[in-house]
Amino acid sequence: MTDLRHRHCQPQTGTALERAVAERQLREIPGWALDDGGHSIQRTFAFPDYYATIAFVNAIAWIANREDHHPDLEVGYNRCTVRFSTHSVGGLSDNDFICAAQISALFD
Ligand code: H2B
Repeated sequence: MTDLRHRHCQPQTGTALERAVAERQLREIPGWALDDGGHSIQRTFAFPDYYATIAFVNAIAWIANREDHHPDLEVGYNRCTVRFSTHSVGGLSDNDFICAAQISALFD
């Protein structure tokens, strides 16, 4: 399958990914974790200062706009937690893993 980073989000109308499928996809995006219910994935990124943190947030906004898929963000002085789920399926879809991989590529 094409590397997640090079795929693009598609409209999602079906059902959420099964937990076992989500766990398999998770192996392709090191540093990301599944929540207890298996409904979202998240990763916290650390930065030296506020400027670097906000530059990262702006890059995330650019990706979210391009992919039309938007994470929840928790932003602090030197860290940003990014959380993805797909509202339209009530859980996880491929879109979450695609955007997570693109965002990791900004940082890793
Ligand atoms: N973001 C997320 N995280 N989940 C969605 O289901 C979603 C989205 N849907 N961004 C998109 C926008 C949808 O509302 C538009 C119409 O494509």
